[in-house]
Amino acid sequence: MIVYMTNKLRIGIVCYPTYGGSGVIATELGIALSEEGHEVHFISYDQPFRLDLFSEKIYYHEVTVPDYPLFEYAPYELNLTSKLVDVAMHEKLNILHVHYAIPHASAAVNAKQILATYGIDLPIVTTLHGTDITLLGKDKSFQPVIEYAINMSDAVTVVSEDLKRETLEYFNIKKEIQTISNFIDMSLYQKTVDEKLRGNFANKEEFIITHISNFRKVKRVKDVVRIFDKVNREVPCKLLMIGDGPERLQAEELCRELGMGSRVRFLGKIRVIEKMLAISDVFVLPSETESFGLVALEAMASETAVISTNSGGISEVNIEGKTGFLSSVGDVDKMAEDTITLLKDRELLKSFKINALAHAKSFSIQDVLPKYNAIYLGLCYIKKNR
Ligand code: GMT
Repeated sequence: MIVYMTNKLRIGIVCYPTYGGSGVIATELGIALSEEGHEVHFISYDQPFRLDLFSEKIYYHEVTVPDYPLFEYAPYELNLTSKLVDVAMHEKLNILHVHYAIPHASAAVNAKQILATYGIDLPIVTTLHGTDITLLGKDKSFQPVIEYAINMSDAVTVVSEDLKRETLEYFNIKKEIQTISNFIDMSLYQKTVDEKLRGNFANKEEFIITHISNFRKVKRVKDVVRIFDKVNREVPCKLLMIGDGPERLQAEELCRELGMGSRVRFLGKIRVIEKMLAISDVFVLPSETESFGLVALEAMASETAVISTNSGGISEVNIEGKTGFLSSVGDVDKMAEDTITLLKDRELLKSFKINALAHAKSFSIQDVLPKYNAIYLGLCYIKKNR
């Protein structure tokens, strides 16, 4: 077997480029690894949305899917697999770290087997992010492939304890699964309020409530609107809806039905959310399920209190009665009452904001990076000594 072993590693990272937490984590991990001297190769069908910083250590390889009339469904996974083989061989990758099981982990396992026929041993690290287990994983049409891809990966990580529990419950897992919590680069987050920006959305007497997501069904964006409607009857406030997705239109229609007018602003996909979070008082995340809720952590890093559901791993991030309040999925009344309680008591709100920031610091990227480094180096060491 050919073993590519250097002091600093050449790491391939596969992720979704779209608006979502797994892409954010993959991108920020890659950037941080490159700053440590590793060479990082991002592989995706589009440039990851937060990857706007290039350095001599960062590369981007695009997967193209040829348009062929025979295919009713283009086989993206095969094009990805071929690209992984190509990048691994030509860039002499030491490690391939894939984020999300479908199709990334299964393509990586395939690529690994193809590379073995050329005498190349490429260790695969798979990080499971949530919906690949909690939604797709429950779907029988994906289940065997996901299970196989997890078991054939050389190392598997999950982003929360809750996701580990769910993975072990739904699948017959023979691999050790390590929890490495999602993380945050605290230096990116601002605690100072840009008063001019804030003034664009609310006056001094009004509070700002914010929601950010990809507006998929699982995010329950109409609950955000209903919560705001109740809060707004008691406390003057504005709602900022950031992001876009399939449920946006319905949420906008609900705002019209409830006569909310200019009290709610749909701002679309904003790439730099830190400034918007810094002007927010409360962040609302009423998701049906959330393996972690990275966006809640981003809000907390911006010193914003969080009102959320208690589903999945959110309670590992938002601490009941300390950084925010948690409720059962769909309990709009309680989430509205909790928000009102916070907004009516400025001292309480201030203390929650301070706690949120303090708790966010415990998810700092500096603490997480060594854990991934240890996995990569461990696998390279095993390989070298095989
Ligand atoms: O939540 C989404 O729709 C996006 C999804 C993704 O794959 O980007 O997010 C998942 O991964 C994030 C990063 O690990 C987690 O913070 C989110 O909680 C998780 N989403 C769900 O579990 C619904």
